[in-house]
Amino acid sequence: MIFNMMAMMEATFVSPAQVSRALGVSTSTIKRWVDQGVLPAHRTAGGHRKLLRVDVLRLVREGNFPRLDLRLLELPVDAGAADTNELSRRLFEGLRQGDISLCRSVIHGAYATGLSMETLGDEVIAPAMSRLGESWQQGRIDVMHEHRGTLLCTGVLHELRPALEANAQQDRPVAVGGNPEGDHSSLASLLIQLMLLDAGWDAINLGPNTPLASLRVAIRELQPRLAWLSASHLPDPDGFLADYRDFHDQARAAGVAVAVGGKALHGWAPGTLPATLHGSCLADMAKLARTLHPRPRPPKKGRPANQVS
Ligand code: B12
Repeated sequence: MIFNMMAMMEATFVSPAQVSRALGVSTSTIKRWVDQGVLPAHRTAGGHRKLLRVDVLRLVREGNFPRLDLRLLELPVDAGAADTNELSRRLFEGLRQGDISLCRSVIHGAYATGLSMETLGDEVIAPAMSRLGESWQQGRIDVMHEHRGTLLCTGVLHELRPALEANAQQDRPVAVGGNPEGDHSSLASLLIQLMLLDAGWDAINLGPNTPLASLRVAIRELQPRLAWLSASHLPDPDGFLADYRDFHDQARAAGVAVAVGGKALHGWAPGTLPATLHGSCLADMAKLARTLHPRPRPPKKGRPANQVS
C-alpha cells in the first residue's frame, strides 16, 4: 500500500506557488531554479507550469531550507514524523515483530517526506539494528528474529530503488563497492548504494564477502570514479590490511577515490588505512559523493523569501 503511495506521489504535480510557500523561498527563485534545470518543469494540458512532487522532495533532501513546511505540499503521509528517534523506535518494533507494513511505512514514509538516505541510515536504521542486536545479546529475542528483521529491512530498502533512479542521467559516474571477504553484513553497503543512486551515481553493490581481488577486477572493468568498502567483521585484520594496501595502490593509480568505513574499522588509528575517506557514518560518505559529483543545486538554497531578489 505504501509502495502505491510512493508511485502516486511520483506521478502528482504541485504548483510553483505551492512549492514556494512550502520551501520558504520566493516564486521568482522557483522560476530561476526551473530555468537553471535545478527543478524540471512540466506543462499541463492547459499549458500551466507544474512541478513533480518527487523532484521537489529530492531538492528538500539535498538542500537546507530553514523555513521548510512540507505540510504545504499536501503529502499523503505525516510530514511531521521526521523525528528520527521516534522513527527508529517504530522501525525497531517493526523489525522485532516481523511486521513488514510497519517497516515499510517508516522507511518509505521517511524517504517520501524528504529524509535523506544517509540520515535514514545513520539515525533510523543503524540504531534500530543495533537495538535488535542488543535484544539478541540480552536473550530477549532469538537469532531467528534478528535474521528475519535484517532481511525485512533489506527487502523494504530494495523497494525504494525505482524511485531513486526515476530521473537517472545517461552519463552517471560509476561507483562500486561491497564488504570484504569473510564479512557477511549487507545493510551498510546497500544503504551506500541507495544513497549514491539518489545522488545521481550509477552505484554497483557487490555485496557481502567480496574478495579484494574481485574489487580490483571491478575497477578494471567498470572504471568507477569511486569505490567503497564497508567492514563490520574482519576474520584476519592483518591479512586484510596487506591486501587492502595493494588494492588502494591500484585504485589510486587508476584515479579512483576510495572510501572505507564500518564497525570493524571504527577503532583503527587514523592513517592506518590509506583512503580518500575513512568515515564513521553515511553522512561522511554522502559528503564525499557530493564533492566528487556535485548535482545542479539551488545557488541560494534555503534563503528566506524576503532576502531573495
Ligand atoms: C545484523 C548483524 C549481523 C548479521 C548480518 C546479516 C546481514 N545480512 O547484514 C549476521 C547474523 C550475519 C552477523 C554475524 C556476525 N556478527 Co553481527 N551484527 C549485526 C547487527 C545486529 C546489526 C548490523 C547492521 O546491519 N547494522 C546496520 C548498518 C546500517 O549499520 P552499521 O553496520 O553499524 O554501519 C554504520 C557505520 O558503521 C557506517 N558505515 C558502515 N560501513 C561504512 C562504509 C563507509 C565507506 C562509511 C563512510 C561508513 C560506513 O555507516 C553505517 C550507518 O550509520 C550488529 C549490531 C550493531 N550494534 O550494529 C552486529 C555486529 C556488527 N556483529 C558483530 C559480530 C561480532 C558478529 C559475528 C562475528 C558474531 C559471531 N560470533 O558469529 C558474526 C560475523 C559473521 C561474519 N562473518 O560476518 C559485532 C561486530 C563487532 C565489531 N566488529 O566491532 C556487532 C557490532 C555486534 C556487537 N555489538 O558485538 N551480524
